[in-house]
Amino acid sequence: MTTQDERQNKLIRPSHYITMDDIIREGNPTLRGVAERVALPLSNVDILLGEKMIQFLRNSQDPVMAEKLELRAGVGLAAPQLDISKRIIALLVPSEPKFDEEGNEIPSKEDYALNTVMYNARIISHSVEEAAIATGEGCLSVDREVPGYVVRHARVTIEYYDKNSEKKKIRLKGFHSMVPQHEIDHTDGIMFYDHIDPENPWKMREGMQIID
Ligand code: NB4
Ligand code: NI
Repeated sequence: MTTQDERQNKLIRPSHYITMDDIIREGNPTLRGVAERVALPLSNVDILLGEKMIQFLRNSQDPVMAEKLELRAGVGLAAPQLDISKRIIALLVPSEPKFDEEGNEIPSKEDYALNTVMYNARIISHSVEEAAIATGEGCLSVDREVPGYVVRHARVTIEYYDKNSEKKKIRLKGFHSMVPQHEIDHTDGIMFYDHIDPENPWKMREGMQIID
């Protein structure tokens, strides 16, 4: 038996890299629980966990590190996936690759559209319009494919605390809004397939934006 504090202390050790072994899977009740808000100002352990989560995402997107550590690629991670039932989410979304006049990709390493740890994030307003990623979604806590449109809000305004315990507000649309919605859901015990129509997974809904 281990306590949550013990697990968190292990995850934040300087020598520890988060791997797939640290990520709990479907069936673990923590994934269906509502996570606790973190105390403010943030404790060092909560700041360090956020940094470790970003490090995991960076490694997961790096072909060399991902192969070495046997990581599945991710653009987001939520603390409950580490069996830490706290409202901490990490987002690391690379920028769209840029191209020169000849159509060659201009290499831009370490260039992110979103690179944030959000504490106590909540959606304070959202569009009526819906959106879904064209290919559906996957989850690092789900070892199977669940096909279908994951119907989400097209635009969201999120209020959260950053790593300096400062209150922030951000408006996101398109793909950039899908990632925090998936992660905030984890802090509320919601899985992506809860948003898929079980009758007709690829049913088009009126006005729904398809993101590709
Ligand atoms: C969270 C996402 C599922 C849908 C869309 C996508 C990937 C995840 C889960 C919305 C949020 C993780 C956390 C990807 C990925 C595109 C960018 C950059 C270079 C590879 C990477 C691949 F990995 N989902 N995985 N799933 N989750 N795009 N990309 N690419 O991130 O379970 O709760 O490196
Ligand atoms: Ni997930």
